[in-house]
Parts: sequence; C-alpha cells; structure tokens
Amino acid sequence: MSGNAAHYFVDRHIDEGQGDRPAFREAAGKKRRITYGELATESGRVAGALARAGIPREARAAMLVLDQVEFPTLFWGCLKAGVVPVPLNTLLATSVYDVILNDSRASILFVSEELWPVVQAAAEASPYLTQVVVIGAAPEGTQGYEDFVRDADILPTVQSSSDDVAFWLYSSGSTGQPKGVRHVHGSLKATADTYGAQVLGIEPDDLVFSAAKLFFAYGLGNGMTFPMSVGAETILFNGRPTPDGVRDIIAAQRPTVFCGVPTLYAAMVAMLDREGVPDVTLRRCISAGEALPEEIGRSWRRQWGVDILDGVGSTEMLHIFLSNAPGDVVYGTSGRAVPGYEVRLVDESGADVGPGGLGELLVRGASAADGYWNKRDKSRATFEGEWTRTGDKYELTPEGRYVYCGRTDDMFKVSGIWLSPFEVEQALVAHPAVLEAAVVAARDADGLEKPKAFIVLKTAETEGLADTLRDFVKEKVGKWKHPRWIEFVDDLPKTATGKIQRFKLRQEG
Ligand code: 3SK
Repeated sequence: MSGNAAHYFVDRHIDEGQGDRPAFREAAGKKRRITYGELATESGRVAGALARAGIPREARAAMLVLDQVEFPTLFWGCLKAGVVPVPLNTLLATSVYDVILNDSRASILFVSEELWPVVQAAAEASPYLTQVVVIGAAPEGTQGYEDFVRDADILPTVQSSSDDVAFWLYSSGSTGQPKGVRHVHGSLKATADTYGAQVLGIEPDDLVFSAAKLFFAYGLGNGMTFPMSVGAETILFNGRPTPDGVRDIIAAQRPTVFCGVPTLYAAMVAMLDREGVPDVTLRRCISAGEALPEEIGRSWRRQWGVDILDGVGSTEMLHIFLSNAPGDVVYGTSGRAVPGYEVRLVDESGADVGPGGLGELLVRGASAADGYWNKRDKSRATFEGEWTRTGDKYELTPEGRYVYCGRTDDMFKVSGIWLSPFEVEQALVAHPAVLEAAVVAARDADGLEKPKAFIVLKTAETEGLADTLRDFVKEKVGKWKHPRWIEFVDDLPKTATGKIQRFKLRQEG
C-alpha cells in the first residue's frame, strides 16, 4: 500500500470485503446514502474526470462544497488523482474567496449550486481557474458535476509518499488573514490513530454527527477521516446547525457520536432546558474550537447523561492534541496531551514554564502541517522544527491539566497587571442571564486600556443588568477585572471553528 491516504481510508475497505458498509447518509435535501464501495468507485471516477480535464498532479482544486455526498467523493477523488483539494469555508465573503483563489492558484473550482452566487465574481476574475464545476444546476459558463464525471474512466489511486502534500485548508485564524495550511497524506492517519482511536474511541458501529462542517479541520476529522478509519458511518447535514435543527437531526437519525462547538452547545443547553431532551443515547460528545464553559459541560451531562470531552486543536495540527478523555473530565480545563502528542509551555524568552506558571503552548506530533503556502515568515514563526507554536496561553495545574487563559495576542495589562479576556468572559457566562461574552481592551479617557465586554443575553430584560454583571465579575475573578463598558449585542463575530474574532470587536470598540 502506498502512502496515499485514499488507499487507507477508501480502497482498504474494498480490499477487506467491506464495500457494502454504509459510509455517508444525508440528513436533508435528497437524503442520499453512499456505501464504501460506491464511494471507492465514484472517487475513482472523479480521478478519471480530473485527468480527462487536464488537471495535473499537485494542481489545486478549490472545493466550496456543502456537507453532501459529493464532498467525500471529490476530496478522495482528488487524492486518488494526486490533485490537491482545498476545502473552503462556505461562510466567507466574495472578497475573501478572491484572495484565496489567487493565493492558491487553484485550477479548478467545485462549488455547490447554493454557493455559486457568492463565489461567482471571484471565480470569473481568477486568472488561474480553467474550469468551474457546479454541483446541482449549472449556470452558463460552468459545467454540471454530472457532466464532469459522465463516462470518465475509474482510475486507480496514484502512488504517493506519506510525506506528499495531500490537501490544504485555509486558516483565517483569529486575525482574519487567510493562510493556506499544507497537510501531507500521513497526517490524516496520524490524527485517526491518535485522537480518533485513543480519545474519541471511534468504533465500526458508530454513527457520527458532526455539526462542525467538513470544510474545517475539526469537522474533517470528526465527520470523515475518523469514521472512515474504522468503516463507520457519518450523517451529513448541508444546512446551518441551529440548536433545534441539530436536536431534530439527533432525534431522527440517532447518532452515537456528536461533535459540536461551545456556542452550539450553549444554545442547545438553553433550548433543551425549555423544550426537553430527545430520548437518544449519545455514546460520546466532543467539543473544540474554543474553551467550553464549565457550566455548559455540567448542564449537558445533566441533560444527556454523557460528558462533553472538551479539547483543543488547530488547523496547523489538523486535529485535537490536548483533550479531556472518557473517565478523566475536569470541566474548565482542556485536559492533557492526546496520546502521540507532546505539549510544553514557554515564556517570552522561550524558557519552559512549570506548574502554576503561564506560558504559550507549543505542541509536537506527527500531524503538524508542512507549512503555510507562500508565507515563509509566518511558517518560520509558527513551525519551529518539530514544535508548532499555537499562540494560545495556558496554565499547567499541579495535577498536570492545562487551563486555557486566552490568545497570546489578546492579553493586555490593566493597572500594570496582565488580564486574560477569557477569564472575564468565563465569569460573565457563569451569570444566568448571559449566553455568550467577548472581552477586549478599550481605552479610557486617559488613554489607558481597560476591559470592555460585548454580551449576548438569554433574556430581553436589560434594566440594571450592566451594574449587576460588573459586580458579579468583581466578586468572581477580582475587582480590577470588571468590564468598564458593557454593550449588549445580538451575536459575536466568530471564525468557522467558533473562535471569537476579537480583532473585529477591537475595531468596533
Ligand atoms: O480550534 C480547534 O480546537 C480545532 C480543533 C480541531 C481541529 C481544528 C481546530 C481549529
């Protein structure tokens, strides 16, 4: 078997006589289902169609594709052909697609028909795209997916090294600058063997539902490579994961594994307390993207009888490398290093920080990216030999658990003392009226930095609430940390992984 990940995740199941096992089912739309055998054939046909269309090995194929059966078919079809798929966040603006299509120099774009209007102008302006393939009704000047694959040869998977670049993901990070993160074939199996097998404990009979979409690293592992590593099945949902929509899918499809992000868990907990919990047994629930507030984890366990395993990962490391584990959950912490990964904390001078201290988290593991595309300075600053800098500040407890303290670039000093916006946010969300909170530095009349809070409420009643919340924070985390200004908002700007984009709030601030 070559190092091409499509051998391991797709073809191997056929060689092992498992072709009839279900691989994906759609929860909405046409509600199609696809077996491992069908996926192997269809992805081979995509490889044939790419070759017929003249897309060479190593060329980039941008994928602006919803969670539908064509996502895995195209992703694995590209890998089979040696073409590099670049799944794109489906929620971006035309101007960002313009940047990404130019930066990646993608030769071909696959796009779900629903998303064509938002990418059309960028696609038409791209000097690199030679073809646009629309999944669904193809507008003029594009080709329909069915026509693209019709009568194409079913090609065998090309030989690749496990160190060959297999796919890219664009990380917008918390600063909004898209960076193409290049991942090698071997990284997909590395995350399945570590987090997938040893924390999530994925099993062949699992039915997985990841509300986090396949276009980002967290969803790609949850909903594609982890289940496919053991021949399990995934529910695909092409819509927006609203709390009641997700609850209805869980009730109707009865998954055994559920993967969400804290914002969704928080909204679901509030909704389920009002409307009741479906009678479904979830075997495993996981969370990532941002730290899970303690209260949400406890409420979920009360509602469903199962813990949420909160973990931390990054697009650069492909999946979760620090996590709570079954039977070893302490809410309010990110747990311990996932087996197969090492983590350490360093201070500003690069010296190691011990228990009780605060430092930047560095991680070492087999799934680290090969680097950023065309961003040498950023690659050098992030990938230091075997260690990858995360930009996250953590504290190590005497029990060996890691506690998130915020982004290195979000920390600021108030009256000369470091303040972690995250700590103030955690204090705010512990108040029953608060659904979500984001804290940034703002300048007072003297030009000095003080915390300002943007708050999404559970209730409509705001009379006297700002003062109550300020007192609540003073009581919980310290007098000087209370937000000097409070703005009630309808929602917070977030990345696809659910990380708060504080830079946008600072701009508004
Ligand atoms: O943000 C995270 O925690 C994460 C987890 C897994 C994969 C990717 C990301 C960004």
